[in-house]
Amino acid sequence: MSKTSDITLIGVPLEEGSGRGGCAMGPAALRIAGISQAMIDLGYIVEDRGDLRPAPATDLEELPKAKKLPVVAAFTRAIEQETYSAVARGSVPVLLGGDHSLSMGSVSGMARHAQEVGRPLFVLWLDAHSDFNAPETSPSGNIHGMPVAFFCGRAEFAPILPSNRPLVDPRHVYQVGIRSVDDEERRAIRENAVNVFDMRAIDEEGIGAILRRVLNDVRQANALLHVSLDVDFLDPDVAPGVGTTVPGGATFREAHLIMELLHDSGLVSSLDLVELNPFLDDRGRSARIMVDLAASLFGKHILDRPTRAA
Ligand code: 5AB
Ligand code: MN
Ligand code: MN
Ligand code: MN
Repeated sequence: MSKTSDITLIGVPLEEGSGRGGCAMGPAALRIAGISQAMIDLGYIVEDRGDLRPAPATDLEELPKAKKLPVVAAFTRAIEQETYSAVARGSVPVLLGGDHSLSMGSVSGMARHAQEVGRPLFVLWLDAHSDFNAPETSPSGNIHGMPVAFFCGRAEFAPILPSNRPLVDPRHVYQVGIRSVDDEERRAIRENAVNVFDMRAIDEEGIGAILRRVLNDVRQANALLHVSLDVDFLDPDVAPGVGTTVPGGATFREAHLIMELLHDSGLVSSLDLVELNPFLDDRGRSARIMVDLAASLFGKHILDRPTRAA
């Protein structure tokens, strides 16, 4: 690699964390929907690293309450390393999922980099769900409902990453769009002081006001910001291509406004595009929306406008 790319695409054909088939086709669908070209059109140098395909970990056992752990753990290790390498060489890692368990690796890789550069890592979690279950509290045993608890060090798994890995402070996690939380999960997010802006908060305060508060906190802390976008953040009428639909989600414009404000802030260090299930999609519509949202985050806009303070 002679010139460092601005953006590094990392394909993660992982579906074992979700308990059903289809998400493994997510990276292919995002590529067919033009993820790479959308960023090239905005003037970026893009490197597509292809798809990670690690063999299942042989040092870990299957656990009944954390299904497919050897597969998910092998991906976590590979993703952690790829994400860390990309950001350490000055590129923005963009993870093409794959189910949401991939964030155990991407966020951990970002946390390693953040610790090295001596800055905190903040996470913006755009999702219908809090994904804060531990194996003991999970109603399903599906690991895609556990990544936030994992990277905050609140879920006990078998050893997946080194025990001294840097963790994310749950007070540095901002969840937006939440509308489905399990009972024990609700207690855990409160006890750990995760910042949650549920759909009611969006209805009452407006997404612009909420995002400005989040971005202000990130700026004050001089933090890196990782954005994790679950397809089910969007209303199922907007994006049907996901296994865990919950009605009452964000509109097309609410999602775009978030991306536009993120771009204007200049604060985003890394991005996950997760949970796309092309098998459930309506002729590629959800894949195209995810690509379009990523393009907005990287600077696609309707009209030029004078930058206003966030
Ligand atoms: B997703 C549920 N809380 O743990 C669980 O789609 C759903 O990555 C998790 O947000 C949804 O199984 C995980 C019931
Ligand atoms: Mn999720
Ligand atoms: Mn979700
Ligand atoms: Mn989901």
